[in-house]
Amino acid sequence: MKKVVFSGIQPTGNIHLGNYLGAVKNWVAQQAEKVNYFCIVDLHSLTIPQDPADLHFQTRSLAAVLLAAGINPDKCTLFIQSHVAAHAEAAWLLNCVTPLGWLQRMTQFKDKSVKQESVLTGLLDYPVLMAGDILLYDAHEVPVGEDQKQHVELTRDIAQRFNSLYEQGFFTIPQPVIPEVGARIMGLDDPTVKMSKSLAHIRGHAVRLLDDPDEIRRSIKRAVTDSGNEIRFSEEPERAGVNNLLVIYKAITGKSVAEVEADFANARGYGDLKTRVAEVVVESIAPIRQRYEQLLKEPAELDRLLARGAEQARTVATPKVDQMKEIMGLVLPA
Ligand code: ATP
Ligand code: LTN
Repeated sequence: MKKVVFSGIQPTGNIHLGNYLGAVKNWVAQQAEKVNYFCIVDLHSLTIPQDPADLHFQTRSLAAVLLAAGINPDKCTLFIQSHVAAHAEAAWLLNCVTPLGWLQRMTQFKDKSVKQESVLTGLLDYPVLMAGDILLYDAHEVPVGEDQKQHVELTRDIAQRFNSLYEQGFFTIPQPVIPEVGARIMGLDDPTVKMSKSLAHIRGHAVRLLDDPDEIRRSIKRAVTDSGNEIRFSEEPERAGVNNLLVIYKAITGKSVAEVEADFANARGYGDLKTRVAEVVVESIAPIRQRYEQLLKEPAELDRLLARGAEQARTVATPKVDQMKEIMGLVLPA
């Protein structure tokens, strides 16, 4: 039996190298071997205030970027979360088995809520919606970056609680799958914070997948490093900038630590390092932008693919949510 994989990404704009190396690249790499569901989680993005026109554009644009990055709709189910009503329904049902305290201790909630003037209920409830996404498909694996590990662990707790309250074995207990390299790419302007979509509008913070090659080179050239000149991997906080550039290089080339350090053994300082890192980044990302532009010229085809994806997702998610309702004691319509 093939393993089932589920993952999601928010249409909050400016998809960046962290999203690509931490998640999307790995979705693409294993799509032939498994049964894959990749979801554009538009309902999740509403947990932080969004401009409606912007959200509308970003959702379709993200679908085009994912296809351009290699997601193959013949091998995966790519769909928009709000097209499959079972997701919002499952979130409500799971809300009613999830203790409030479990949500209040989520680090992403704590980080994001301090940045908001008024914290929305949806932001607290975000991980329950995510648990529903995963559990509706009985996913075995959830490929995500490091920051989402806690949410997948919470999903396991919610599934176990549901199973023990209602029916052992009802939900498959999922595993987070975190890449060995690239799980936490740091900001180029500040290597102490994770590269993030919500900061990607700041000049020099991120390499955005849709940047042109010159912009990519400029952002990497400007990356914060340190006053030394030694090019090697390091856990020391003051060397985080150089380490981040080496991690990016390693994740893209697939080379070992020793091979990467050997590549830079004769480099003349950080200038050389930045030039070489920029080269491999441009080489791997430039084709995505070209394909993206092509796809945006065919909006009807994009809509057709997304409609097909939602249809496929519904065939799994709708019966599962109906079973949830039934075992919880709700009366299904006759
Ligand atoms: P936001 O800043 O709006 O919260 P985000 O950049 O965290 O957005 P998401 O859509 O929440 O992006 O995440 C999509 C996927 O990318 C997730 O699997 C997440 O773990 C991964 N990811 C996000 N940022 C990074 C990063 N800096 N390094 C590696 N993986 C990342
Ligand atoms: N919270 C995730 C996005 C997400 C997700 C999911 C990831 C929503 N539902 C289900 C994996 C599985 C994030 O990346 N911020």
